[in-house]
Amino acid sequence: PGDKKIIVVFVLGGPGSGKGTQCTRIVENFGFTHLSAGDLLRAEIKSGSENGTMISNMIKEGKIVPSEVTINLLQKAMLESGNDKFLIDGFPRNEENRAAFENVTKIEPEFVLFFDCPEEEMEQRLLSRNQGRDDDNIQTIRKRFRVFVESSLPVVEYYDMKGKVQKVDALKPIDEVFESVKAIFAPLNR
Ligand code: UP5
Ligand code: MG
Repeated sequence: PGDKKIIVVFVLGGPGSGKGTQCTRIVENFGFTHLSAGDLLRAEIKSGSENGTMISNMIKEGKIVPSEVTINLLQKAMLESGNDKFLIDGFPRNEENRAAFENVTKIEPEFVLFFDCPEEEMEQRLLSRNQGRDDDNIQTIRKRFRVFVESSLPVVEYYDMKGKVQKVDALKPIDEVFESVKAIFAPLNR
């Protein structure tokens, strides 16, 4: 124990592209632990932590929480899971997130799973999700899209230059998207 290689896959894509939905399927089929950075931040707000108010305000504005906060939560969750295979969903969201994660953990992703979806479709999905998320209103959604294009897509481009991006058409129905996802993960099991 302790010397086994940790496998990390970053799962990226715009707000509402289906990251969480597909991660649930991947967990069921390939034995990964799913860590959604957004879910961890929302849990941190609920726990009443001293960072809660700051995190909550940033999420309502669609802004990116300082990386030390997010990385701490991710590292804690990785340790607590006891697993060595992780889907890190919705992180890294900007260049600083990416560099800080590499520096702190010394982990490089196995690959980046990128869900490519048009904004009109993502907007419809978010507006009809109805799970009471504070950021699923049209004003915040517009801000999330802007931050995604300006800050998060450059991270995808960075990994694309390194030949590490596996791009999936996320506009298709959930089952069809998962067929594409399965084909990407199947070779890992050999
Ligand atoms: N749905 C899914 N797939 C579908 C399909 N193929 N066809 C039709 N419908 C489909 O899906 C969204 C909705 O669409 C659901 O109703 C689903 O049934 C349906 P979901 O799987 O939830 O999409 P996902 O990509 O996970 O959308 P999410 O809203 O979670 O993405 P975000 O990236 O916006 O949210 P996240 O939780 O990652 O981050 C929220 C905020 O936290 C950020 O804006 C930011 O402020 C903060 N944050 C940070 O600061 N740092 C971080 O590292 C992470 C988050
Ligand atoms: Mg999600």
